[in-house]
Amino acid sequence: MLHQSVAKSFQDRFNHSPLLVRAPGRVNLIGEHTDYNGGFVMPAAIDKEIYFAVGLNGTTTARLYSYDLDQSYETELAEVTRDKTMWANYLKGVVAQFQKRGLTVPGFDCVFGGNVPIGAGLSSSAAVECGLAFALDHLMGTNLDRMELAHMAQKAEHEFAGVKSGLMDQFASLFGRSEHVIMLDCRSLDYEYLPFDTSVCGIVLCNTGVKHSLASSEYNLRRQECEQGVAILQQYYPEVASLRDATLEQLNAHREELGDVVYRRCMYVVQENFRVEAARQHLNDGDLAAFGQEMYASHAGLRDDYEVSCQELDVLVQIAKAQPGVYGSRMMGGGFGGCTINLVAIEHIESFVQKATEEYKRYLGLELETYQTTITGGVDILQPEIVK
Ligand code: GAF
Repeated sequence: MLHQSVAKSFQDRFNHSPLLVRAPGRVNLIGEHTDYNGGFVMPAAIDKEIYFAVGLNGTTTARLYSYDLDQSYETELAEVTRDKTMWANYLKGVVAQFQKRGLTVPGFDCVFGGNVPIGAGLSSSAAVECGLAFALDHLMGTNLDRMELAHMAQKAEHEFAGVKSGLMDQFASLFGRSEHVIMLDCRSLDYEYLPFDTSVCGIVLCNTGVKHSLASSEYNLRRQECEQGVAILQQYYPEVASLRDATLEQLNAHREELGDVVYRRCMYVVQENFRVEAARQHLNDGDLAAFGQEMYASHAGLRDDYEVSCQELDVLVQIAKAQPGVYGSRMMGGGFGGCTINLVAIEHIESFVQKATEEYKRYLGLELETYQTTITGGVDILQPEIVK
């Protein structure tokens, strides 16, 4: 088992016993690019996870080891700064957040490794940030609540990875609940767990295998475009604090001033928020077919108006739409590559996977990787007896 290998690697390398923490990646059923606009999202933590073995070492140094990359990194804790070793930036970004709160981080050793595919839109970075934040909080006895840890992990992403992300990924990793999706209001931070039975309707991820280099620069640009839209609307409607408050009527009334691009970005966000609320109702009604239609509409908006899709994602959604037993399909996460998320009736999963793999190869000459995921709980400690 992977977590045992991570724990063993820690013991071999550092010669003391670690705390073992599991931090999951996430899926998002619907509500994309709405989190940083104060809107709604519907994510869930999944069984793709990163394991952390962490222990205090009595020094003032952090000794880090990436099990997957077989790379070590050391830093004096008084001097954590961002540099070109990207994987270490995520960890140092978390340390910096403790320090910003006036908390002294003692020297520690850390080995981490997992099975969240990198660049697949499953939030491996949030899992890394949340896993270390949780482990350090435990070892330092700081007792920060999960919401605080989520905000710290998000700030690590902003300041050490350079992506101005919303809170969805970190929230999902820390607040996941087995067999439930989370309906999160990203403005009030109120949330509700909605049952989702993956033994009836499977969640199948289709990995395009591509990650276009645009991903982080375009992500930050989308965020700016949304802020521009809000700034214009605020001149007329001071109550519009974020796109969550805006209406289509307001956007249409100022379409010319907004300009074509900003108008379409804002319109997508306003419509996507409606779709998440509608999807939640469909889920409560047990109407997966209607839920799936919201997913297809979400994809169309992301492709045509928000413009964060790419050919590989569009082809996969098109393939899925033609398969029996598929309720809905759409790109997931920031975009420009990564995975599509597909809701598929359990008895159709095998044929869906086979057909999608064949067709993806036929259209684009590319190999498709697929994962059938289950929904799990959020970040937690693995009991020592499981480690042995
Ligand atoms: C990325 C970000 F990290 C999230 O905060 C969210 O904005 C998502 O893209 C798009 O919905 O995963």
